[in-house]
Amino acid sequence: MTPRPIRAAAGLTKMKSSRPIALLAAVLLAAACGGAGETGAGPGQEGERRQLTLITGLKSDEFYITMGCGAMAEAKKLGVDLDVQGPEDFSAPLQIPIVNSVTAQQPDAVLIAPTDRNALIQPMRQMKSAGITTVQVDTTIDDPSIAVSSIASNNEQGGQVAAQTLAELVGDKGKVYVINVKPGISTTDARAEGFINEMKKHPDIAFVGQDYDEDQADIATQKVSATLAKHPDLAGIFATNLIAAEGAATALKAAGKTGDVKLVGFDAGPKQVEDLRNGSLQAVVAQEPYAIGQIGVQQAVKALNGEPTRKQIQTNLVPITAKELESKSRYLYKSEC
Ligand code: T6T
Repeated sequence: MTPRPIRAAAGLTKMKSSRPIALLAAVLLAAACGGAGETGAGPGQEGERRQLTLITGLKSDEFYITMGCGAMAEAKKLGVDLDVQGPEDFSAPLQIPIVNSVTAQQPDAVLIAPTDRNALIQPMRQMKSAGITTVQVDTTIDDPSIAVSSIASNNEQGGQVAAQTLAELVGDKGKVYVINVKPGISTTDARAEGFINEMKKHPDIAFVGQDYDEDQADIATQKVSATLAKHPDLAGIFATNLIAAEGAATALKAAGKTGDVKLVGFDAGPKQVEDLRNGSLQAVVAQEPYAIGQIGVQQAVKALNGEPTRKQIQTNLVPITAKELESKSRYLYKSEC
């Protein structure tokens, strides 16, 4: 599906010509208050609504759609405007032009899930230099000086939980493999690291390696199929995100190994729910994208109001098996708000 850009509430369009005056007012106010990061008047003052933009990692990904729903609901509650944009693929070359064009539009604040920890540093520095308050949601870049707040799961711990879950499913022995996204993504790198480190504590489990799928389900299917052919005795697979899990489930089905090779995924999109129900997936580690979006907007608005923000905020991770789909239904992702 191709969701439309989401706007939380219609508001007065900020007049671009007022920005230097607003900036000057903000600087004077910050100077008068003597506080770092104080960015000026709160929403509603001067008759203008705050303009926020959420730049996701991928438009059609239910993790980010759910994050957009949370951000939109919070924006409505706080009386600020929010629009949501995202690339067609999870790719820095596609995300960077979006970042640059948002910078040129000069919203008050941007919530961003950077698709690469290095490639997005420069565009995000430019965004900060343009006076735009920046909050990171989900992924991060390797420059902690830009965002006033970063909201994410503890991804390393998530990988560890996935490893413990898979170890139990395979009876603590045999070969395990990771299907990952791309090197350079802060979240999925950390999940794989957490998984591999945890597996070192399991002497009868052999980690046979990992492949990358470029965030494409068909590439994940190809890579997992090749691994199944190379290791016919493979016991388990960890798929580090929603799309990797989808591709891995397809490969297991094609090889007639569904349920024999245990599959633990990350994320709880509609396809993962279906695959948990039909036995293609044994467990997932779900995140809280809705809360990440809500908190992201809260932190951005606090920063704009000159209130203290929290540099890092961790949201919950919840392992879910087929049996727990009803009791943990609040953690399942949405495909629309
Ligand atoms: O797992 C999420 C997100 O946390 C990650 O950074 C990228 O992939 C997802 O969006 C799921 O596809």
